[in-house]
Amino acid sequence: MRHFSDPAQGRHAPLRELHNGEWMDYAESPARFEAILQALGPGEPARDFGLDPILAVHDPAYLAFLREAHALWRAAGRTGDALGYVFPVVARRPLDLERIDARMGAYSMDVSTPVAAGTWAAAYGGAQSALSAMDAVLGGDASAFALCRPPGHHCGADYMGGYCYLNNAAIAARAAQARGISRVAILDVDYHHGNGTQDIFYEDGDVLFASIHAHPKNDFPFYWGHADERGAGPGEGKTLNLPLPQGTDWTAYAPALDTALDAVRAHGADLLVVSFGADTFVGDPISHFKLTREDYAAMGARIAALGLPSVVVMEGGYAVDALGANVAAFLGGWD
Ligand code: Q9C
Ligand code: ZN
Repeated sequence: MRHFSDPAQGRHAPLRELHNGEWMDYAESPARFEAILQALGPGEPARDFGLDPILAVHDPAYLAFLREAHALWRAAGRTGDALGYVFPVVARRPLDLERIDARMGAYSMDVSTPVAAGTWAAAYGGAQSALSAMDAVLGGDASAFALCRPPGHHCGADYMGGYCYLNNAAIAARAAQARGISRVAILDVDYHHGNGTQDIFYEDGDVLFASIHAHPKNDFPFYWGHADERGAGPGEGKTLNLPLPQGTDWTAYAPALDTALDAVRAHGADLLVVSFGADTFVGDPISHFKLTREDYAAMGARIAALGLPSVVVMEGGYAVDALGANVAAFLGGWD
C-alpha cells in the first residue's frame, strides 16, 4: 500500500520525560520515524491540505497556543521543552491566562507531552500525512498508510497528552465525512486506550470507536478505556472498549479483535480508520503485551478481510529496532 509522511515529522525531539518518577530519554523519538521509513522506503510526501481539516477536530485557541507555545516558553527565559505542572482537574473552563505554565497546564492532560522547538511543524506534518492517506483512499485506493509521528490518539479537541498533539485518526475521519462518507469506524489497536479519539466521538452516532488496549486500571491513561464507557446521547453504544490484562498474547488478543471487527461490521461502516500502535509488541520497553511480528501479519490480514477502504494511521510502538519490521508485517496483511 502507498504511504505518506512529511520530513518535518522528524523535527519533534523532546529531551526527556518522567517515567515512574525519574527522568528518562523521550521514548517517542525521531528514531521511530526513521526506522519506519527505513523499512517501508521513502513513500510519498504528504500534500498540504491546510488548517481547515484540523480545525474540524481541534479548538482554534488550542491550535493557536500549540503553534506558539515553545516560542512563549523561550520568551519567558526558559530553556528546554515547554511543560506544564498544574492541571485543572476541577471545573476546567476558558480563562484569560497569561503565564506559559498556566497555559500549558490548561491544554495538557499529563507531563508526557512537552512542546519542543519542532513540535508544531512535526504534528502539522503528521496530520497532513493522515489527510494525504485519506485522500488516496477516497480517490480509490483500497488502503493507505499515514506514517504519523508524533502519534495522535491521546489528544482531544483542546488538550495534548500521551505524546500526542493533533489527533490524526480523528482528522482523517472528519475529512472522510466532509467528502460524503458519513459512517466511519475507528479501530484502535495501540497498547494504550485512545482516550482522545474516544472523547472526540463520544456523542457521535456516525463514528464507531472500538479499542483493544491494556486495562487502564494498570496502564496509561488510567481514567478512560474502561469497559463501561459505551458512548452517550446519539453515540450511545458507539464506543466499544475491550481492555485486556498485562501479559496478553495472540491467543487472548485474537478473540477481542474478532469482537471489535464484529462491531465494525454491525456499525455498517463505509470506511475504516485504524489507529495502529506497535507497542503491543513483546519487546516494547514501556508496555506489557506479548504480540510478535507474525501476529502483526495475522492482525493486518484479519482487519483487511473486512474488505473496507482503510486508512492506517501510526500511533505508538517504542521498540525502535523491531518497529520497521513490525509495521511492515502489519501492513503486509492487506497484500
Ligand atoms: N514513560 C502512545 O503510545 N507514558 N502513547 C508516560 C511512561 C505515556 C503512550 C510514562 C504513554 C503514552 C501513543
Ligand atoms: Zn501506545
